[in-house]
Amino acid sequence: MNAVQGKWALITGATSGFGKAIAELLAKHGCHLIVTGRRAERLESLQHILEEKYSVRVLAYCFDVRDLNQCVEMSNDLQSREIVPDILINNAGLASGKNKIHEGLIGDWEKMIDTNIKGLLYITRTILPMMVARNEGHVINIGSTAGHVVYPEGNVYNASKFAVKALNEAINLDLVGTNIRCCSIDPGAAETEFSLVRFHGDANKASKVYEGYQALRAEDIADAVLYVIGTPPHVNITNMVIYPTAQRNVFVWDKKG
Ligand code: NDP
Ligand code: 8X3
Repeated sequence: MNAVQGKWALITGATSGFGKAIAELLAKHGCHLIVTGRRAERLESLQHILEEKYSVRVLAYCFDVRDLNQCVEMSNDLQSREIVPDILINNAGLASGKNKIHEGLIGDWEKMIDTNIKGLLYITRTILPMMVARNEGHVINIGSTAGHVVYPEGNVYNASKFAVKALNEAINLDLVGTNIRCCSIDPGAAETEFSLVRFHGDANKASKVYEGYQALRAEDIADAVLYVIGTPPHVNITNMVIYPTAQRNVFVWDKKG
């Protein structure tokens, strides 16, 4: 028996990158899943693959975390099924654009603020009360090294991840006296669809971000999540910062070529 077997984990943004890798690893360890994302086909395919491969239950909810009503609907549906997530992984998020602030696109800013901050809040507000009522649970927020240090043209993305860092600390403070733990896992550069999304589908620009060094893989972050969840109940890792070995902070890199 391992730490997640037979438990329920809710993972937002499970259609690619970290969320998908976390879903796969937790399912492999016998954890039942609630997976979300906006791309229905990918979500359904993930649901079927994981159910068949690992014989776990997988519930899929296709919606946009920026829509409070849909977050509430998912939470209500879980309650009607008497399912309380043991683990909540606030992962859905994105960078949109990389520009100087005076040249930034308002639409990009709204996407990042509404997804990375408000979406995380909506999900937390609708799910955490169930954990508090049971006095049990683990919240993992996927932050970023971009939430520790601001870099040029990162402006609003940086601000949104600084907010995740602040909210992670706030959740921890507000949960004092409960058994619920809360950790922000903050990766540096990881090769997922992140840069493709950031550069609005420009695959050439996106692939350049990962040239000349070994970036983190989505599976590395999944390993970290499993480790944090697997610690004994009296251990609360509140923050884990993970860089690729070739990147020592947001400015210092060892890139070949
Ligand atoms: P991906 O683009 O591969 O995955 C992002 C996931 O978030 C997708 O499943 C996407 O699903 C989901 N998502 C995005 N917007 C919404 C929305 N409005 N509603 C619901 N789901 C949404 O990127 P990553 O896996 O890299 O990113 C995951 C998290 O990790 C993000 O919060 C990101 O900021 C953070 N991060 C990434 C790093 C990196 O270098 N890759 C480093 C540090 C942090 P769909 O499109 O189907 O809705
Ligand atoms: C993603 C890492 O450095 O591209 O959060 O902002 S970075």
